[in-house]
Amino acid sequence: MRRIAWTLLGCLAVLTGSSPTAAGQAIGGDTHPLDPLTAGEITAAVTALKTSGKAGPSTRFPFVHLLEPPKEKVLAYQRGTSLPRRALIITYDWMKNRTAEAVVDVGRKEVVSWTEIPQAQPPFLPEDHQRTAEIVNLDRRWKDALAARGIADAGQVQVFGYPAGAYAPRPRSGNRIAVAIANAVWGSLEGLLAVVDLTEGRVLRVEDRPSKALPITAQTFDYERFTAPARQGLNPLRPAQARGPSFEVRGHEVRWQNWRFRFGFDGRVGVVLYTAGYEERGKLRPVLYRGCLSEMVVPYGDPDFLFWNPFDAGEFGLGTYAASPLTPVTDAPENATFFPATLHDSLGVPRQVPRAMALYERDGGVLWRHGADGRRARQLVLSWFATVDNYDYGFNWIFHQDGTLEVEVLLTGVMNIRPVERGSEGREAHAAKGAAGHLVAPNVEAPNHQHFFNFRLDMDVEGPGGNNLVELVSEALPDGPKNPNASGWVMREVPLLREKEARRTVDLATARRWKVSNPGVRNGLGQPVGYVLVPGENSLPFAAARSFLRQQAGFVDAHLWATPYQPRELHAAGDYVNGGAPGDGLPKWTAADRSLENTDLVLWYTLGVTHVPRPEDWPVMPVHRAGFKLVPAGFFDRNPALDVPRGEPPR
Ligand SMILES: [Cu+2]
Repeated sequence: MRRIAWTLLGCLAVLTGSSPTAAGQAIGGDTHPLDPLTAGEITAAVTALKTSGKAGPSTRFPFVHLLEPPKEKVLAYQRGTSLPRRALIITYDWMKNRTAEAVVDVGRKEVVSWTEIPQAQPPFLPEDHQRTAEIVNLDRRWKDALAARGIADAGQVQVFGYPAGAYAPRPRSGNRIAVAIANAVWGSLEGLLAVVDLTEGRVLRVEDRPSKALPITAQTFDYERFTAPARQGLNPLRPAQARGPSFEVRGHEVRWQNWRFRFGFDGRVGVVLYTAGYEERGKLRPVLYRGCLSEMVVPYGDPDFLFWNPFDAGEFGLGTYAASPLTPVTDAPENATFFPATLHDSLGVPRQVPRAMALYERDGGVLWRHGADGRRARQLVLSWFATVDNYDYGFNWIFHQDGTLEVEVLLTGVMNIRPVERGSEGREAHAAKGAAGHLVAPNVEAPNHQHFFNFRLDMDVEGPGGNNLVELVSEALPDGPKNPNASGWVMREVPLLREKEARRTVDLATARRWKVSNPGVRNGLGQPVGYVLVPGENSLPFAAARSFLRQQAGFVDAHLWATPYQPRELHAAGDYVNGGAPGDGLPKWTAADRSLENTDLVLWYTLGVTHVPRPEDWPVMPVHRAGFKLVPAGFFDRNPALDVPRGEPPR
């Protein structure tokens, strides 16, 4: 969801992690192979490309990723040793319209490989906004459309450019295509859009749907006018930890209760969780090798709405939108430890953002209880937020003391809206409109839309191999003599053996969920150890199969996908979503129908939120939370949280 670009121009740059500087928490450590690239490493990588002649004056650097070493080498890594530090750089030469992937050894400052990727378009860059504005301002049709709106000088209008998505010509030309929206600040020029070929420097077409609605003004969004007089304040409720947090951070490794994990930060997908495992009796039991967002898309449901389906990760680089630092107390409680991330701009110049991530403990309610005996839960939260123009997304990894690992997405910010003629609506007005949008303020309508997130979960249940996937199907027993009360039901485990049969959707009728198990390791009851993916709120797409959304974001077709581990299969809609090939990513990979038996499994979970706008979402949305859990199922012999001490420790 996006419309307003004021945050975009100044901050489209890539975030990667850096050494934490949190007071009192970081206690040092060697460079781990999964540590994010430092500012020095980013500079070394970009410099190597320039000095080798691969990068010239018109080369831009949309992404400088850490190229993670092969999994087996990471798992065999011993402190005190080192693995080559490598960067994967996505480059774009805007003069030549050429995209390439470069691998650079940042220690040796050597270009290891250089691969041109035909037809691929990296994410939108600040330069693209400028070019879009320059090109469109010279176009006669654009000027005429502005003149019809009483604007004589095109230079008076602020133009915003975005990836063209569904507006791009088909078949794909391979050129870099943008859409231009005029003075998009709060949709004041509703109904005007131009499709611009940035490679050829010309406007392909102008869509002009004049609206009689009065322009929306900045005053519409001045929500501070709603806040006075403030309600009575609350008495303090302070999560003070006089003795400091209970977690320990070494470099980018975190230890808390029995959980052990590492974290990084990537400009495309934000926080990356690595090597999450649970320590028991001195042995670290792996659960998840790598987990992060892989893609997200926001399809709009109003056919009259001149808009498209922005892919916030692949088309924009969601991690780069963490550029505004987290606000202590508001974004994370006062006991939080903050971590910076290192960004770079499109020229490859690094810069550090303070407080890009937060790590904190919070009260978790009742952990377990029976009568007078019970325990209070504590949760550990690794959190970050992205402000993507108008919308804000928060992402929390939540570690529970009972072995559960939870992902929580927070949706807030300002909805995308359009001006409409009606200032109020009775039953008739709403029905006549078709109910594809809802009035949220006088003359302000928010279109129906959905948010789809896909998370890539590289599962390593008790190790990187030998994992199997089963579907848990609960169903009623047939009525009859063996079920005399007609209330019996069973849970069956149905193996999902190949990729195509592992494309699954949520099903309430069978309480459907999915388990990754490792039959090679048994619990004390002789059962294979496992973790179950438990869905939370979810949705199916309303867009039809032939729609741009379903073609380009095929991952929305199923809630669960599973693939055998491949290190470069990282993004659910493919690496190049901007002007990308239909069906790229999960649909293409899983068409091979590879075996999922006894292998290193990667789960991909699609989380959908159907957003029917409410007046209460205006002018800024209360946070909506949605998520899913990875819950141990036979991973332990009994409730693993029995040993949590009673009560609070003494001060
Ligand atoms: Cu929404």
